[in-house]
Amino acid sequence: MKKILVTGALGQIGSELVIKLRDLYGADQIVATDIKKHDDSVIVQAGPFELLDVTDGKTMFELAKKYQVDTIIHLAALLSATAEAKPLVAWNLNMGGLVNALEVARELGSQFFTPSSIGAFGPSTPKDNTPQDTIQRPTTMYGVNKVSGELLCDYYFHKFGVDTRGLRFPGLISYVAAPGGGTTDYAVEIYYEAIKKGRYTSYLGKDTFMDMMYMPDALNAIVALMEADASKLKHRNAFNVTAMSVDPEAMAAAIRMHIPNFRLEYSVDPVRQAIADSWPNSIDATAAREEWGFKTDYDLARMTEDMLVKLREKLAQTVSL
Ligand code: AKB
Repeated sequence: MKKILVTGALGQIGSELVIKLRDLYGADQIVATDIKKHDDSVIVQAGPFELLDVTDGKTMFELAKKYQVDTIIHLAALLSATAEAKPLVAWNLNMGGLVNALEVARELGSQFFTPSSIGAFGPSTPKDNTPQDTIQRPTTMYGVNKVSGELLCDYYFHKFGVDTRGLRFPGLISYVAAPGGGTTDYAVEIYYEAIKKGRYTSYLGKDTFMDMMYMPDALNAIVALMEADASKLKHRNAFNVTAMSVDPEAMAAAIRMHIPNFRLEYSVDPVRQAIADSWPNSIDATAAREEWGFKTDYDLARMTEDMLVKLREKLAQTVSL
């Protein structure tokens, strides 16, 4: 990776990935793009930034050509709960954006990354320690998009030789940019509310186990996969990756190690509960470990400690502004 175009650069992953890539490869080498522009954002101020609607393939191609990029990291997409509320919008954005980005990669011979998700699995998938290669019949629009995306990326590799790579991300937890419209978002909200109010009302019920990962581990995984020796990759586009399998009670217990009086209550949202119930409780990341050395630094306890410290600093700054 030398010159990289990132779509959805102001989203949850992009907001941190662009900064990491600029540190690694140089600020001018990373072209951040998003459909919106926040003038005060460090992403916009500290390196090239362009407005881009990913459903506009022509503009995407022109920008990639203008900056002579050799890598495309395509992040722009709607998450699961929003996609379920607006299925057709999700299809058009998630699939239209992806095929445009793949076409640009094909025409320019660029390397390519896009995330898949645990949402690519469905109720008939084995629920525990879900294997890398298994039944994928998701029942959500987001899941349909993710499975189609995995297949499309495989197709562009086999048919056109595009160096496509991807990870099936679990819920990502970060103190920098909030996720929006996901099913796993509770695992971020719980930390904000723990600090602000000492309690949280979960929209997912007790015993709803799903995989999660702290953002620094997710960013390291993207870079490691993109830099991995291509000849070692058997599962290019959809590596299971995970750091922990947790439910709301486990998260609350970890928070109580630092905020002993923290209270967890429940008010279940049937839509997001149904999505979560259709996803695995835990997934198996053996293929990622074996093929390109995937590893994580943060378990639940370590992530919780770091999240609470960093969020307290962030929220204190917001109050003092
Ligand atoms: C979501 O909840 O939609 C995402 C995901 C697991 O893909 N965080």
